[in-house]
Amino acid sequence: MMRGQLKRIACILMIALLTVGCSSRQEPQSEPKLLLGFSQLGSESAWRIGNTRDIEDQASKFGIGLMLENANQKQENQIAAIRRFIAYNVDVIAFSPIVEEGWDYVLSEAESAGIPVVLVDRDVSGSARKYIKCLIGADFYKEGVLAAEYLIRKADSMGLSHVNIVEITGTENSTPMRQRQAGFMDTIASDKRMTVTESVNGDFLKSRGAECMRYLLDTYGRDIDVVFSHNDEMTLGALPEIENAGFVPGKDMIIISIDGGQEAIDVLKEGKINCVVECTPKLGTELMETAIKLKNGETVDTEIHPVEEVFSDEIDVSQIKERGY
Ligand code: GZL
Repeated sequence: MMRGQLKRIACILMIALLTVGCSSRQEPQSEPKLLLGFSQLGSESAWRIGNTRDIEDQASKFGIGLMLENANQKQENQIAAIRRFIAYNVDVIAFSPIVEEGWDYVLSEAESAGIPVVLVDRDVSGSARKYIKCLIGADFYKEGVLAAEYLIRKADSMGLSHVNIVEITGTENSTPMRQRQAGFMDTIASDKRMTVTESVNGDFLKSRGAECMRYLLDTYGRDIDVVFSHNDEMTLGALPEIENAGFVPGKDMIIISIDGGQEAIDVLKEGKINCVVECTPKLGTELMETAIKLKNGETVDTEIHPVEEVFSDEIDVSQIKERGY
């Protein structure tokens, strides 16, 4: 059967899937420019939900047929989704890998099928990288550096001679967890005031952020000077635990977070968080532009990093605009 017929069948199948509730998105009114299969890793945070919404909105805007599957935090679901995209013979596959390892086989299958693959948000480890056309996402190492640079300035302004830091990390072996930690640790390494007392894994989840903070407070209590949390969700889970323990977040403990969602920015404005490093989830435009170029056989950038800023108690936080996620 010709490739073109296959694609028409795939579009019909996809529209059928969409109408039976596989996805909530409307299809473009005219024939889609191309068929994009996207495996989203889950719905663990406001960031992730904002990322999904942006990709859906931009697919509609660009007239691109989108098969979006949510893997509910399971790598095996992402691998199965990619295999379904290959079977439907989509024009482009994109996914946000929940962890960096374990993708070589399925990506080699996509390559054998002649379907280009784009990474959104997170990366895959070295050996699998050869199958990737483009990575669209934040410079997580820089986010860790920005967080540490803020802390160094804050310690200077407070005249601190010693700074005990606890770290609540994101999903183990994920790109943001590995690189935010590396950027932060490398930046404080030469500052003799800084001590990282313990790092615990909060898996980017609010509930786990609360659990981690309870453990850290029980273990170190008032010896904690700084909480460095890899995402807002875990930070927002940790804050009530700090208050329940009798401490004032933002005053008794310096709170540093990453993502920049509306809820965390509102808490920053209340003074309970000291610094939020932005990590924009709005990657949909770059994804659609890249998919169209790949469909047209054009060359694409191997990496696209959005420009991101730092929101902290060093600026007039009342001027921070609505975040949209
Ligand atoms: C970062 C993204 C992370 C966010 C978390 O780009 O991978 O995953 O920081 C999300 O909120 O869970």
